Amino acid sequence: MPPPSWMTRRRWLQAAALCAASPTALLAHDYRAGKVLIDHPYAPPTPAAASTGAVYFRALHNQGNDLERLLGARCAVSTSVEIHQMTMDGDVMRMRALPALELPPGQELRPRHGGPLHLMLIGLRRPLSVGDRFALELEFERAGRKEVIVWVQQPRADRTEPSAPGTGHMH
Ligand SMILES: [Cu+2]
Repeated sequence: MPPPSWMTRRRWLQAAALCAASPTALLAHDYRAGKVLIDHPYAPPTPAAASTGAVYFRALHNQGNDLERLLGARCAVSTSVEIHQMTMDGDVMRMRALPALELPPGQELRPRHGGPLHLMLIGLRRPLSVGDRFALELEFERAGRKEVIVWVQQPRADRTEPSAPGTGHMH
């Protein structure tokens, strides 16, 4: 027997109230690994034939008193994941793999699109489309392994770091 319409309506109102109580819950997500707040892992969509992709974070905030290091990551959508940093060598943009990403105590890193840091998905097994979500396992020196869900979304132009030349992803 279907529920009476007042019940449906009440449930709907409860759901609406829940959403209103946490308006950001639908727009962002975060995780905690040890003392590190992992704020909103996201990835831009990739072209159909792309063999690489990138993962960014709104922030990685080490709220503890000790140095933490991100040692690496892995996921099912690519054969490997590397920690990359872009640097300018004269006019030439270079990308190098870091052995680890240092997260100094009390500091908040913002490895966002347009900035120099990202996780590189090497050997992408399928293109990333807006709305996709995939699991990514991060490995920290102190906190150990932590699985997060990466949201594939069109990066917003308005919240990039001060834009460097060639803010896209160049290899
Ligand atoms: Cu890269």
